[in-house]
Amino acid sequence: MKNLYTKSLKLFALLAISIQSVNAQQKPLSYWFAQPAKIWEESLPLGNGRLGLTPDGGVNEEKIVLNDITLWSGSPQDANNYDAYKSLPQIRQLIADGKNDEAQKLVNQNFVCKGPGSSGGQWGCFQTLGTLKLNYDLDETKVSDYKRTLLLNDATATTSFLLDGVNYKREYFCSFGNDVAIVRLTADKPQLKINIGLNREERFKTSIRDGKLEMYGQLDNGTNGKGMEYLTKVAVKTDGVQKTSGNELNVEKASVITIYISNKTSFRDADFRANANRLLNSAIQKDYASEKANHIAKFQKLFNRVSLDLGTGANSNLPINERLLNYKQNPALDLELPTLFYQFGRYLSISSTRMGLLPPNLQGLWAHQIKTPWNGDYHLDVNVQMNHWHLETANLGELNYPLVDLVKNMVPNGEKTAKAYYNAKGWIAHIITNVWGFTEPGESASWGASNAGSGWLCNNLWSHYEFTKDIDYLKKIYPILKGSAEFYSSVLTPYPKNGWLVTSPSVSPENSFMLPNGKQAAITMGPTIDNHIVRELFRNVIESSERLKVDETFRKQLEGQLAQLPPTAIIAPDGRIQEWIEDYKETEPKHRHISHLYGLFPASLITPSGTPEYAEAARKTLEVRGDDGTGWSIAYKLIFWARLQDGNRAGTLLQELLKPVISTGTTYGAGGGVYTNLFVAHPPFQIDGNFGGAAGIGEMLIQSHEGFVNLIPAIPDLWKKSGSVKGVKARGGLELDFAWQNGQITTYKVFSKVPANVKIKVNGKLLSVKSTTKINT
Ligand code: FUC
Repeated sequence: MKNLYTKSLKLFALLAISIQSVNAQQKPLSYWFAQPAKIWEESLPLGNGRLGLTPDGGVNEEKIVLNDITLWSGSPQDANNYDAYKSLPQIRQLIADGKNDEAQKLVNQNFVCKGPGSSGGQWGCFQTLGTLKLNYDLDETKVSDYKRTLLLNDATATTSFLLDGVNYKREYFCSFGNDVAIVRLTADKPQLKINIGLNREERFKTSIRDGKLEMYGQLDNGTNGKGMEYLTKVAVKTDGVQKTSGNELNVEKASVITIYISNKTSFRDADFRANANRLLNSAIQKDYASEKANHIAKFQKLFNRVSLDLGTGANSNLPINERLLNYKQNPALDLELPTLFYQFGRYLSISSTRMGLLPPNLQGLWAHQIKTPWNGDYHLDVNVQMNHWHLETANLGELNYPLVDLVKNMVPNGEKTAKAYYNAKGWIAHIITNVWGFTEPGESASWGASNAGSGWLCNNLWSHYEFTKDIDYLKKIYPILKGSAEFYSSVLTPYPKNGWLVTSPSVSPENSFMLPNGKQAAITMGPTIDNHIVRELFRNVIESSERLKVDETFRKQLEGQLAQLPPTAIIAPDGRIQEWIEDYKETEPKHRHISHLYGLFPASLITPSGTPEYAEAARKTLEVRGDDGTGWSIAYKLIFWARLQDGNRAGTLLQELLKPVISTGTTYGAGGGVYTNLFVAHPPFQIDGNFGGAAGIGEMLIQSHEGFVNLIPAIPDLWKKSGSVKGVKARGGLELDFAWQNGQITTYKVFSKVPANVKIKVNGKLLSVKSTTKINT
């Protein structure tokens, strides 16, 4: 017996060592509040890539908002205007003649989607699933020691307090084990009393069946009202007395109550009812401790791949609302906040998307309304792309696959759209998409006619290849990339003044300009962003076709066209990058979109060492745009400054992004920041800024887009004293650990699956080193 015991101990120790060597365990990270959430944006986000929970921690009445990433109204539609291409020559001629305002009128008539577009019922909306309402029988005026915490490392939240000498504790998580959400209530005396109900604003019916609470509903599909269906089931395990009344579950005299919440929608699942029941029944059978352990182990498999230490500070243990207030004044007293924000970005990704499902939408997975802002959809002129920018360096590359699937499913409709509007080959998506594969232009020319959507998505797809060099993956995405390049290749048209090949009509996302005749317009030929996207995409498709040894003729065609794309223009005399093909006067010089710096990021066409004059022009562009903006815009600027390798300015932008925001109304100008639960505020809440912020911190710590790995290329003086990073990725299938002191790298290790020669810049010197083999890289 003893022998067996020591043997298994040894085995356990061995296992622990090997787990440690693949996992760079992050020291515990959490944030907490000393009171319940007063607004939803103060509640704690939990998710398992499909199901989401945001408990508000109310003492006597607790609301827990429920989400399912697949819950969408609307339905597939064909909103292509198949006659649109007929007006293309006239639109192009008007633009060529400098009559962009007249061209815009024509675009608004013929070159938009058919029907109401994104404001229509068929287009749909990502919606909240509803609210789990927990009514306790507690006198909240007597509460002390209240604490509400989100534990990032365990993907678990807790609420605890003392009342009348009794300790109450609540634990919440969306299990990565049995794919249900779980809420566990405990008290150190058997006097827990609770009523449990479910509701939502519309389209729901609750009932009790076999002692379980259920909610069923069907959303609007925009045609006959019979859209997506869902079934939510709630069951309870307790040591107390369980009853039902009306459409509620009641428990009393309990010291422990475990609530299981299961939900399935009919999204790609005809058996959703049976599956909702199956998930619930199998979860109930497991004991709580092993379910929780399984949940944590599965979550940590991804989360623990990266650790970051930038130090801590006197304010790091304060409640999060106070930390945020203090950070703006004195970031040196909370060096842990950037680490928390970075890891929170990774946490939110793992929690809001899952292989085989959907990418995070504008709100990730978390929405508390039926009419979610901007339909909670997928915007293609920065937002959904930004949602994925941090993933590669953050060692979560496989979380790009749901986006790859989304894009793949857009291609068939995108091919119809390419034919309908441009009589072109290949596929195009414009500015917005949904889970139903929408690719048509939006309903208004000023924002809906962007040609950039599909090409920009291809940048995300390509980026995963650059980091992994996985040739099988390249084979899978190549038809998508090629189809996108085919589109641009067949629509490029000569710019009348000099024959440059340009897109037309298009816009620089959501921005507009003044024409020499004093009229305002957005419609143009060859906005800088399109030129950058086409240049980058063609290069990537050329490289892919060489690697895969296919499509030589097409490759030659792209090579020929590449040479005729417009060069990036710098405005004289102020030296900024020009946003449009002509030096038009901007209507809004501080506009939130900074699309003409696409070449600086996410592309690598502009770099401080490779193209110093353009880097300088980018810097001037950013100075004029200013640091403030919507949440995602601040995050984008943070990334830009990191790419310009200005660590202190990147640090300033991070402070700007971490400024506390209360307002939830929509604003488009300055005023972005974070809500106290660290959700980024556009305002309103929009998750792209969380992911963009994490990407920015990633770019401050490591870059690899210039043909070599660059360690700490853009950290602020504040972080220089000491720091360490483990498990981050670089292009070429590399994984790195490194540490620094006084701004100088003191140790570094480079790993890869097979030994490789790696170029790496360390303390300003470009070195050639051999990587160490690590199978799990
Ligand atoms: C684009 C942006 C807005 C917002 C919306 C979801 O329209 O210009 O700022 O992020 O997407």
